[in-house]
Amino acid sequence: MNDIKNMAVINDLSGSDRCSLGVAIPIINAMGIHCCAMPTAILSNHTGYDEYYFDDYTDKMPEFAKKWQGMGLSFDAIYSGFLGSGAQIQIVEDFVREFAREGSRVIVDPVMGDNGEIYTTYTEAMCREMKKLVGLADVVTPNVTEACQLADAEYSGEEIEDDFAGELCRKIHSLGAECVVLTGVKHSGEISNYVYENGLLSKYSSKLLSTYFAGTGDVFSSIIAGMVCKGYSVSESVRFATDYTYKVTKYTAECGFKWQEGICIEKFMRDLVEI
Ligand code: PXL
Repeated sequence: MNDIKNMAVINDLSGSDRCSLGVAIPIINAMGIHCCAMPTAILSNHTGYDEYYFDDYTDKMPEFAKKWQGMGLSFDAIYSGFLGSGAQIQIVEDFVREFAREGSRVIVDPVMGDNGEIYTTYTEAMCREMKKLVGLADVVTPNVTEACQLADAEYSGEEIEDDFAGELCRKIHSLGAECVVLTGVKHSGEISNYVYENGLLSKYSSKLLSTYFAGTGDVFSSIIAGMVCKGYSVSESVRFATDYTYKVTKYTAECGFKWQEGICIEKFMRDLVEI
């Protein structure tokens, strides 16, 4: 017997990039968790570049599930990210019902858009389906764009007041998600992440940097997933992830990386090993 926990991570692999499985696997491994990856799509690089190769995995995901079922696998945590079709969202719902066991934690990052724009791959039907998946989650980590979509609220920028943040969280909680982590709220020179749990709203902030890097949300959510899997509270996880993301983003900006290149987690793995 050992005390190593395991996590199924359902996300795309954008081969050259620090996003999706490219950051989830190393982050979760560094935290001492066995990571089992189910790709939703394999891309040469993420969709923030002008050109990319995209291989959809919708038909292959149930094959992975079948084999994993045959191997008798179940998971301490299940964490989903970028999903490429309505069918994939349903596959993840089935996956959660099949592979979660007593006490398993389900973390859903409802990757649907950013900066007020819903990704072009997302349809109305997928947004409706995502509300159902969110209802199965213990922890859901939308940014402001995704939260407005899930809460049927109008998006009016990333700068929102505490009251509106609370309203968005309560609406998403009413979909069935136990705990809501609203990410990337910008206000008065700070960037804040809210935690809504047991009817209480709390906020964790860092200084707002002027630089944006792709995949930062994936780093943030992967840390939350890993820490929650290890038994940390959501608030403790969000506090750590907020500070870590700030530190790595600041370093990356100082190095002069392009926004598409993501944040340099490889320089900061030790912090994760020590959690
Ligand atoms: O980090 C979000 C994300 C995940 N996966 C793919 C993406 C993006 C953002 O652009 O293109 C394929």
